Amino acid sequence: MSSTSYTQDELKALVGQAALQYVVPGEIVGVGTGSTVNKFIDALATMRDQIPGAVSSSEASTVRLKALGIPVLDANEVSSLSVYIDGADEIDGQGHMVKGGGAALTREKIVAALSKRFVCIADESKKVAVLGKFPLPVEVIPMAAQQIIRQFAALGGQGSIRQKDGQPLVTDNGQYIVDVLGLQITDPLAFESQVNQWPGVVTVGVFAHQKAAVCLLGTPRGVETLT
Ligand code: ABF
Repeated sequence: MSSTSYTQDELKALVGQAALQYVVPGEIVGVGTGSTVNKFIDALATMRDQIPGAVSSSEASTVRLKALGIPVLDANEVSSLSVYIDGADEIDGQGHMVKGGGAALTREKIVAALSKRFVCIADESKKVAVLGKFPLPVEVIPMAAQQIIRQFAALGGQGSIRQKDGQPLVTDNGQYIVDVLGLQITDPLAFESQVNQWPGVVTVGVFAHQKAAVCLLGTPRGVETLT
């Protein structure tokens, strides 16, 4: 296939559009968060008459879905979703991801766990051999933040509390995000399980237990499908 010079924004639009083929007509769809997902939401508006609605992983996506006339249901109203479509900050060759750059990782993991199939949409810059170059987001209970930073230091990571306007960023769930630099996550399943055990960790941004079944990757050659 020949290569074309797409901008990063165009690559996001390409994969957002390509993800429509995974939406099951007549069924509620799980919708993630981020600039790539925003392109998917825009494309989903063309199918709004074919789906009963969406379960969303963030306030920001909920606002966008509703503005386009797509009903948003609470996660507690559904027992299962056929598909969840979301972006990632990093994805490896097995579908393991780092997520949470947008601070919505807890709701993202909840919706992913409700879903039979995770379809990751991303541009090629997100593909890595080993997870960890992107600072790993971890949502934490504020009073545990410094202890969790010390636990990451023992693993060789440098953690810091994410800031916004000079204050700790507060998530949609009222918690903090610790971002951890310097990790090489060679065994994502074991790492996710380990960090999940630490008191005060709400959600670790490694998605290995809820990994992607399919990744639609935007490349200069067009959309590549990794399974
Ligand atoms: C969310 O959006 C994430 O978990 C990830 O942090 C981010 C990716 O955003 P973008 O598509 O804007 O790069 O899905």
